[in-house]
Amino acid sequence: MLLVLWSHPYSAYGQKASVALYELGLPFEQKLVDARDQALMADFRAISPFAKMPALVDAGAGRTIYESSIVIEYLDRLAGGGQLIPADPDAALEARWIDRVVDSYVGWPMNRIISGKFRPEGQHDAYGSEQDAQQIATAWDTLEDRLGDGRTWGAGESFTLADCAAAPILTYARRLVPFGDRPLLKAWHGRLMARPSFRRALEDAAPFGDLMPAPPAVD
Ligand SMILES: N[C@@H](CCC(=O)N[C@@H](CS)C(=O)NCC(=O)O)C(=O)O
Repeated sequence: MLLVLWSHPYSAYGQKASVALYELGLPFEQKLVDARDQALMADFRAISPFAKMPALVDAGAGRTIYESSIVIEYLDRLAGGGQLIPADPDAALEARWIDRVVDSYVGWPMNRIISGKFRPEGQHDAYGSEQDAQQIATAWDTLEDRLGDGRTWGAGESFTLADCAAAPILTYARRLVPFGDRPLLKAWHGRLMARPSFRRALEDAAPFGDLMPAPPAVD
């Protein structure tokens, strides 16, 4: 089995996939996506038309998959199933729901705020960025509320898709919208930071330095 992950180690969504690969113990090669390399980007667009990371190529099966959550669904099945997507349907629903909240209301607004910071002078959208920040704050409240049942991980007592998504995305997004007075969210993020699979993903990113246009988290 040859798995190739087209990604960049600093990418939040790329880390979401590499955390899953490390959790499942699936060996893979990383193909570094470099937006400055036009030939490489043409190859990347051929497998991932929106040029979004990550994309997974399973050469043995002749399959290419992009969209991080679907990549993880595929990887979990490849590893035997029932680990990152729980076998119990209700637990699976919860894992997918937390993944959607993290993705849609933290990851997407976060990426819009960040890409806004790279726009040329005069092209900034302060109103849109404020709305995006408010959406992240609402997601923080939603997650804090959901963690109120005392669960250890995002969707219960086992580490799932929900945690693969949350580990990198929360780590970056809290630099834009602090966790504030949300102790359960902070404690969950502390557990994610200590998880060996995420530590490995952070080690992969370390040689690239800090590329995020935002100050380090203060809370
Ligand atoms: N919905 C996609 C989002 C992926 C995404 O936004 N990836 C970012 C990196 S974190 C990216 O590729 N950005 C490059 C670009 O937009 O040009 C997924 O879940 O895989």
